[in-house]
Amino acid sequence: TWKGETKIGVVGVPFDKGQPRIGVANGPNAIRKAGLVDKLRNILNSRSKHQGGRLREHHVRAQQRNRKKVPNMREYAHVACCNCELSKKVEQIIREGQICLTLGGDHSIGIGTVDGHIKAKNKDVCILWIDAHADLNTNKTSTTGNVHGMPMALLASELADYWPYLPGMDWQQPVVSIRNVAYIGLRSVDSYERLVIDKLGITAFGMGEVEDYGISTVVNMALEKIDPERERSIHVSFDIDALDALEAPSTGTCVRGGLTLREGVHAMEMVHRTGRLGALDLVEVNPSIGTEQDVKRTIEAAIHVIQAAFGHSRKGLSPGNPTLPV
Ligand code: Z70
Ligand code: MN
Ligand code: MN
Ligand code: MN
Repeated sequence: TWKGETKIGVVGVPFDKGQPRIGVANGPNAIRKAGLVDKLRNILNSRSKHQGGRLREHHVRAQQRNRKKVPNMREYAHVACCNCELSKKVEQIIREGQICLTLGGDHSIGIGTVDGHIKAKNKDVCILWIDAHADLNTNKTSTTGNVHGMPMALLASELADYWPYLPGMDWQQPVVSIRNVAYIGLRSVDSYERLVIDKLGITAFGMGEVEDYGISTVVNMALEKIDPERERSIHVSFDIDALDALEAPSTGTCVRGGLTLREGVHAMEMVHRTGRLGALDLVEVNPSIGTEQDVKRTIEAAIHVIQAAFGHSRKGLSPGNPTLPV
C-alpha cells in the first residue's frame, strides 16, 4: 500500500557531545512534543487516498563503546559511536524508500546522516548545508575542539589528507566531493574555513548573496551547481542557527543577521518541488536556552521549515472532493 507514496522515517538523535552547551539533546523531544509527527501525517494524508501508516519513528541513542581519543576533538569517542549507529539507521530508512528526517542533537550528527544517505544511494547525493557556520574545521584548524564545527571537513573527500587516522571511524569514508556541496546562510566563518572555501572553490552563498540575489535565485543557483543534471538525491542539513537570532533564539551559537523564517521556508518549498529530497537534518535546537517564548518560537520555526520540506503549502490545499458544500 506504500508504493509510489511519500514515506517518511523520523529519527530522533538526542546527542549533545559535539558542542559544550547542555540541552541540545532535548531538541528531538521538544520538536515532537510540539506536534511535528501529526503535522507531517496531515501532509501525507492530504496528498494520498490511503490514510496513515506512511510515517515511522525511530531513535538513535548510542552508548560510547571505547575511550579512543583524537587531539582537539572533544568527546571524540561519543561522536564516533553515535554517528556509526546513526549512519546505519539512516541507510536502512532510505533503502526502505522513506525520506529520512533526522532531528538533532548538535550538528556533529551530520557525519552519520550524510554517510548513511550516501551508502543507501551509492554516492549519487548532493548536499545543501544551510547554516550560519561552514562546519569545515579539521582538528588542526578548530579553535574550539567542538566536533559540530567539523562534520563537512570529515565528509569531504578533498580534505581526507588533512585528517589523522581516526580510530573507530573506519566505517566513515570521506566520499562526498565538495563539488556536490553548497552552503546557504553563512555569516560566521573561521579564517581556515574561508581559506578552504576559496582554495577549493566551494559553492557558498552567504547572507550577502541572499541579499544580492534573493533566496529563490540563491537556491536555484545552488542546485544548478551541485545537481546540474537534476538526478541526484538531495540531502539538506539545516542548522537552525541559519535563521536569524530573532527567529530562532534557542540555539547554542546564534548569529544576528540571518535568514528570515520566510526565506528558510521558501528554500525548503523549492527543495520539495524538485521531488528529490532524500534526507533532511534539523539540528541545534536547544530548549534550555532562552525564555519559554524563545524556545516556543524556535521550535515553531523548526517545524515550519520541516513542514515546507515535506510539501506543506502556504497557499493552502484544496480538498479531495473539489465542490463546495451547499
Ligand atoms: C566554530 C567552531 C559552530 C554551530 C557553532 C563554530 C561552529 N566555527 N557550529 N555552532 N552550529 O567551533 O568550529
Ligand atoms: Mn552547523
Ligand atoms: Mn551553525
Ligand atoms: Mn505558524
